[in-house]
Amino acid sequence: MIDISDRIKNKDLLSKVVSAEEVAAWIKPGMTIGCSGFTASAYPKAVPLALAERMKKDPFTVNLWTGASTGPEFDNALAQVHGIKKRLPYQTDAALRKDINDGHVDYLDLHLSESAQLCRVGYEGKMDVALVEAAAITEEGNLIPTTSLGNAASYVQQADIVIVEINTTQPMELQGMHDVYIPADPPNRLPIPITKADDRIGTEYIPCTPDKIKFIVPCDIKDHTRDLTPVDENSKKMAAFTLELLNAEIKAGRMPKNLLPLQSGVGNVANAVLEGFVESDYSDLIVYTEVIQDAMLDLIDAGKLKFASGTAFSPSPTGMERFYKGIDKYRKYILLRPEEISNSPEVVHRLGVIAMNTALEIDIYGNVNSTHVTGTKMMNGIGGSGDFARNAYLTIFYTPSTAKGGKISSVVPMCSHIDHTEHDVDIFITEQGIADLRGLAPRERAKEIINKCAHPDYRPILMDYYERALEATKKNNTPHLLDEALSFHQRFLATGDMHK
Ligand code: 0RQ
Repeated sequence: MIDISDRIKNKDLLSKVVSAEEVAAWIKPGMTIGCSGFTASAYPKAVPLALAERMKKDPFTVNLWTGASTGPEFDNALAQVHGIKKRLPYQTDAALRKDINDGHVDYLDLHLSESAQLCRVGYEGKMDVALVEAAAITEEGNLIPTTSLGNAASYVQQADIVIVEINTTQPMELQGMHDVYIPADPPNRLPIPITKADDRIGTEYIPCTPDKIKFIVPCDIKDHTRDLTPVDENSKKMAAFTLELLNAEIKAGRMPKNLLPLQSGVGNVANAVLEGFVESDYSDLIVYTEVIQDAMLDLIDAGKLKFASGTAFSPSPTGMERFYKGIDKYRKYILLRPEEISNSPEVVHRLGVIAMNTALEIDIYGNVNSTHVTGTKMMNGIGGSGDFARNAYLTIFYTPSTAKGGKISSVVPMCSHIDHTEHDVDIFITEQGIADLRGLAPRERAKEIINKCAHPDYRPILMDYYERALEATKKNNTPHLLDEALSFHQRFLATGDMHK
């Protein structure tokens, strides 16, 4: 077994070190397990893999709560053996997505900022055990977190039994990069005292006590983060439109020269937008986001970043190597918080964040579908997009104007599922252009969105829908033909092409 004795400062705890297989054998069918992990960072790896092996021979299910998505050793391994009954609050794994859409998994797609509180007050049922990755355990039994915080601190607080995976691939230099603060629940809640992205308000560790820790498992499997995909032309165009928009905001006196704190989602468009900032003339940029990716290291190296606060550090494998090599430099710029704080509506509103997230589809009045393909099939989940979109100073949603090689228009008369309403959205950006919805009434918005953001192939049929709806409703405030509103989706489902 890997030697982890130097990472367990409380020597009484050494007797609790066991193998992942021993823990997997102890887990009972139907248990609810609250885990660390947010994106492919700091999720437990050895125990889920051993549990999946056990489930292959002896099929049963457990309920899993995490911070957000995880890596393949967790969601993928357990979904492959149909070992998950209930899952929350977010996921991105293909096998798990299939199990969700095939009816095997009950999936609670939650605002990430609310998931810890829902667990604490008991709406999500009782948690049997917390399973948390750590870099080390202190003399007092506290846990030194690794590359993300997610909901780990609340799960450890709530659980009577804690299992710790000590991951020896996570360097001890991570210690000091975290700020753990768990708000009290109503009616005792106080303001979260963050007024700047770099304010520290909590502890460097996840509070825990030796008596709660039942097992400690050594693990030497690295975070399985994703490779970067090359930035495509559409994303480059959207990044350029973003800089154009923000420059105009500065010129209009609505933002300072170093902008306002930036939040960006994950994926191709988000990376391209952040890379756009690396090439820009901005300096002293501040980031208040969820996930810290490769582009943040580029911004630090380019001397453009003042500070980045998030809940997960999740760069590509090469980005991770680069971070570990330069950790003494990079750690001064990065702080990880529980997702309840990184995504706190209160803090996002106070700081005046610029929220930049991606949609699956948008409609002509400004509503956004981030989660459900053609209204019924879950893709990933709302994640943190709602926490930021509703509360930001400026809310931008991106989408390429078409999907599936042009057979789907991402601009539709009515979204087939709505995650963010017209009341939350300020700006849409596609590779076609920028629709600035601020100050526009619904009938004005429809024309702005169709003309600026829809693909030219779809503009005539969208405008035709709008004009017929206008006439049929005698110019109602939000004109719709209700029996036809989802006709674009129905056409796609029937023929595989929205044009037909
Ligand atoms: O399908 O994989 O089969 O090819 O959807 O689309 O273009 O690869 O987009 O990876 O940027 O993800 C909204 C899903 C976009 C993501 C979403 C199909 C398309 C492809 C993926 P294939 P792309 P991206 C912080 C913020 C919610 C959570 C969030 C997301 C697949 O951004 O999950 O914002 N957001 N979190 O072909 C049918 C359409 C489609 C479509 C795309 N209109 N109809 N299919 N696709 N548009 C992060 C966290 O919270 C952790």
